[in-house]
Amino acid sequence: VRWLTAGESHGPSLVGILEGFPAGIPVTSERIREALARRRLGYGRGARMSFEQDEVTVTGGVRHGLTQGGPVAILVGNTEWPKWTEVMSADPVPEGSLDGRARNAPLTRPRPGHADLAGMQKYGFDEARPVLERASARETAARVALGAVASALLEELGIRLVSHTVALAEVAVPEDAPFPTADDVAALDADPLRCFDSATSEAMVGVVDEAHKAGETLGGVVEVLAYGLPPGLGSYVHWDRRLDARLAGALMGIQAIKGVEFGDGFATARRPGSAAHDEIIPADAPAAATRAANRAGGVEGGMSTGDVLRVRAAMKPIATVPKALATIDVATGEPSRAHHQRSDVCAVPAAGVVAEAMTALVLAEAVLEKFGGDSLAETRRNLESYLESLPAS
Ligand code: EPS
Repeated sequence: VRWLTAGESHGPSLVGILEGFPAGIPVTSERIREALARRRLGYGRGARMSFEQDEVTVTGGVRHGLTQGGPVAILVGNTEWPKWTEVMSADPVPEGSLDGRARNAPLTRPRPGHADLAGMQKYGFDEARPVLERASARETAARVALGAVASALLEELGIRLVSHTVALAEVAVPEDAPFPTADDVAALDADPLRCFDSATSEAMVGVVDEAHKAGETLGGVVEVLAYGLPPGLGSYVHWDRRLDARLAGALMGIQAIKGVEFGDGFATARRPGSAAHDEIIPADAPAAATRAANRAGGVEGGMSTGDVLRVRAAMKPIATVPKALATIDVATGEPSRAHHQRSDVCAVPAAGVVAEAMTALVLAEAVLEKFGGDSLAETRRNLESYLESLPAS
């Protein structure tokens, strides 16, 4: 399985290509549209989320609602493009035609915490526009579109995902709060912060409002849970085949993510061994031993255990801080304040949806590695036969 995205934040469209999936997975533009609409949810997003639309066109790999086995190509058009046709034109524009245009003003005051400065140094740009266009989290729309195809495959195999916000700045859901299941997705999407605990959600709304007034931005923590995984996805035999390593890489690859943990993660490091692991107990059902707890987050030895996968990602506050931070103007070398036009206060709820998409892509890839199949029916047959072959506990 391979996937790739291209496109800039203010370009005509983003494009995502996904290759190596079997034929027969039910996929419609509507399903992709719904996934993209979920990514735009969340209290604290900036103005752009309300006036800009994602326009989905599936341009390859799907016919009459089913994947065909070839690369799936999805265009996510940007309705704001007419305002940017010249500033972001792929072809050269006549000399001087952009002079005096506010949108084309050189961005020479890089934002601390953003890709701006290192990006300019690395690619040899004298301003940050070309950097921020590609570094922008707008690109995650293409990943969510591809993730919708991956979750369609997983769902056909009985694997369902859910994501939620577990912390926003200092406000966190209680340690003993129940975990959502995939049946709670609609309720989560209806919550302003995509938080499963309504009292915590209310407190989070308050914190976002305060931050907005103070010209601040906020980060937080999101969690993805995957139900219905078979044991044995990924492998202990080599570091780059470990499922947790691959998921961690995929989640760290989301803009603004600074940390990833599985299950009880960092808290496990503080416990003695007898209180850190999940004791194995006999199951009633054949084919699977079960566990007294799930501190491991559904991964042991780089493989899925068959228990619920539970992975968290920590997002830093958005780098475009209205109360602009100290920087230099690279045109003069003089101290200055970072450029700022507008900003989200927080995009943590959206990060949950993106994390879910990335998790779906990695899990789908791991499923196809283990079970193969050129048609969905073949993949399903292989999975079922594996499950039947597992020794009863
Ligand atoms: C983003 C900054 C904002 C967000 C954008 C990601 O855009 P702008 O700087 O133009 O206000 O709106 O996110 C999206 C457009 C999106 O679809 O998620 C950034 O700096 O990463």
